[in-house]
Amino acid sequence: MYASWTGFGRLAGRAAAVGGLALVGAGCGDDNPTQSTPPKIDIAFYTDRDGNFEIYLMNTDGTGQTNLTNNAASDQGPAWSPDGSKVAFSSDRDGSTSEIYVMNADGTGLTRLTNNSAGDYGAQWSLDGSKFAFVSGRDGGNDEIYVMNADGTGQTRLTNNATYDSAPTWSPDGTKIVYHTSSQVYVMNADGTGQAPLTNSSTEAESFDPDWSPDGTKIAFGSNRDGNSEIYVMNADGTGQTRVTNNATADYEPAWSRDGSQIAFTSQRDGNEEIYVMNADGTGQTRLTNNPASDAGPDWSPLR
Ligand SMILES: [Ca+2]
Ligand SMILES: [Ca+2]
Ligand SMILES: [Ca+2]
Ligand SMILES: [Ca+2]
Repeated sequence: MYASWTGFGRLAGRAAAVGGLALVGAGCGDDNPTQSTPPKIDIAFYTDRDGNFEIYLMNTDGTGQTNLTNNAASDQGPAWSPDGSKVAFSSDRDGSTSEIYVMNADGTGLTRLTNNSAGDYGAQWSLDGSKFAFVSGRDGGNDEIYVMNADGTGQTRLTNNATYDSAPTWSPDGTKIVYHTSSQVYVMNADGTGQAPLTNSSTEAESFDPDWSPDGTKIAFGSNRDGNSEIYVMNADGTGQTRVTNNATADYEPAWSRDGSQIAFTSQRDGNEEIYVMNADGTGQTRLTNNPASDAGPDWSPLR
């Protein structure tokens, strides 16, 4: 949940916010795609419509909702590899805390990348596919931002402070990481130096869920500065902060399409968490999921 950065961040908040069991949606169909499936773009997300959180894919018009995971654990936070061949996610399937995993885009080839007694989650690939930024509580007390190589080696802490750090995302050129800390959106160099706020730290409002546009010029984020959570877009230097959603319920988790023309996001405007898409200027807001369960954390694949 967008307002749950005390404790375990979004994972714990979302796990605690689950409503009733949902009827099985379109996800368990057997529409066996053939070898000649044409190139397409998928939106990955996670949903508890089957009783606990699973990673799902759907087409960008909301059709073809299909689960990639199927187990009793909580599988959350999908992130596409830049080449569209793999999906990273977090799961507590091997114990009481979440670890970061990678699977092929058809759900096969599961590989665990982290292994410790604290929660690890929020993995995001660098655009060259060589590294992850992620969140871990392994060093005690509160969550910090880490990086590792794409095979899980070289796990290195970037932040070290008394507050919870979360939601890291790379700049397209790989030189910077934007993230959430101290109730604001911050940016730092990819080696952890130069940590600085992009949103105003002097207000009571919180800004969160940053996502860098594919051309590097803009950052989308969520903020409750106008009374409830809305999606905003700003220039990458923090100037020009502009609201692109406007309604009485919570809108958060913006995710740019790979061509930069659209933003997917999570909203509660229709009574529970659903995935929506809109043009990057906020026009054309369209719901893609529609069920009483939680649907959240959208991430666009490239054309694949
Ligand atoms: Ca599961
Ligand atoms: Ca911290
Ligand atoms: Ca709103
Ligand atoms: Ca829903």
